[in-house]
Amino acid sequence: MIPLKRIAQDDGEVQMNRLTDDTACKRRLTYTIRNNIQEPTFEYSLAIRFCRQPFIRIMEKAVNKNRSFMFSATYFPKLGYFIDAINGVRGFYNVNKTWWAFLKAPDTMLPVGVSSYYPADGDHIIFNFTQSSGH
Ligand code: B12
Repeated sequence: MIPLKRIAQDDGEVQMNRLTDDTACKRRLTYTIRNNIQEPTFEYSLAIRFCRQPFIRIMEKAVNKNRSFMFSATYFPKLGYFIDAINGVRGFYNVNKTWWAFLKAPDTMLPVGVSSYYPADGDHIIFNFTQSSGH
């Protein structure tokens, strides 16, 4: 059994990690949530340090830093989590074609969802509240 090491991260969060993990967590990204289409509009960004992990884990870290990043999601077989709402703003695709698009800045639609996308160092990831048919 690999021993556990207690690690205090720069944001004060304390985690138990296996020594074999990338405990340095040296990668950094910028995470932006943007709603330009519905009142109250908002745009917030956070700089986050991370290890190799799917983006949904980084969304959890963001919530721990700032409640504006709170989200809700639905788990689908094989595809993982679909993000329904962020910061209290919910997409109603079937009603008015609104949904949260998952982008790499400035405007590249990511080909997979938050459970499958492993961000790279220096990424700028955007959740943009969108009104459009399909993707
Ligand atoms: C319609 C559709 C959408 C609609 C769904 C809304 C709706 N109520 O219809 C909208 C436009 C919102 C959408 C969004 C996204 N989608 Co889409 N979508 C589809 C599509 C074309 C059909 C799904 C469908 O209706 N199936 C039939 C119904 C009966 O089955 P179902 O299981 O109930 O379908 C649901 C899920 O598929 C879910 N859903 C749709 N997209 C996604 C994506 C993810 C990651 C998850 C977990 C669930 C999910 O919504 C459907 C309706 O409830 C599929 C391609 C395909 N042909 O399957 C892509 C597809 C599932 N989507 C895909 C992607 C990548 C996305 C996005 C991540 C794109 C982005 N970068 O923003 C976003 C999700 C972002 C988020 N908020 O989490 C990929 C998933 C690939 C993968 N392995 O992860 C697919 C396979 C298309 C592709 N080949 O690239 N999508």
